[in-house]
Amino acid sequence: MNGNPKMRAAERAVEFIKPGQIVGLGTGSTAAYVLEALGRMVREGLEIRGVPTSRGSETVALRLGIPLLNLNDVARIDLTIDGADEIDGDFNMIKGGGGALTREKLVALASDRRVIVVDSSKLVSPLGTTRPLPVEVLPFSWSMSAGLLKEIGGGPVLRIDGERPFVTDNSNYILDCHFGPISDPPSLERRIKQMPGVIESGLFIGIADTVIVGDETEVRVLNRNAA
Ligand code: A5P
Repeated sequence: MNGNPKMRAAERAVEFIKPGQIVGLGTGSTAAYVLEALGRMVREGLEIRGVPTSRGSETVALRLGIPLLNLNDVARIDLTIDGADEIDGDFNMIKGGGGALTREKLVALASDRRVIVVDSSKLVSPLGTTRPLPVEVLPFSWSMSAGLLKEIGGGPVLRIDGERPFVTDNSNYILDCHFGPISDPPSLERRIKQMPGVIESGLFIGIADTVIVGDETEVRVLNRNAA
């Protein structure tokens, strides 16, 4: 068995995909292993169609020969497989380290089943322990949104790419918020979503159905209902 924890989790996750399904394609280094495995399966004859969560994943999927649809072309997505930056014991997550949080959340919300692939370093308690919380905001009012996030202890930092603000696939900015340990993720999510200029937050509450955790020696499959 391969010793790369992310690849192991990804290769277990693609076993959930059935012929004919519409599959949400995640973003990030773990999801990239999912794309590789899926591309192989498509070349071997599996008929599925993918809905990418970022321009980056779209480019890779096209290169691998995975047929694609837009979210607007589908009524529902059967299954989405994506990574996470942090996940807690209630399956709440922080996502958006790669800046794709808004499309990732929309694709996840349109999906009947959400499978998250991580290595064991992503399991934390509580959220906010190892990573900041990304919040996507309108460039027009980013400073105002930053002020509001600061008022609630977010320690927002505008994400930079080289010498300019990082720009998302939706032409917005990201504020990486340093809340520290997050004691009540659902409540924080509600407060952030009400702020003017906020497009989406990287808190994913009640979205993960199955979490596949790879480490050096094994792959664990955890289900929300059984948690
Ligand atoms: C992309 O914006 C993120 O939400 C990723 O899904 C998340 O950062 C996980 O990425 P890695 O698998 O590269 O850690």
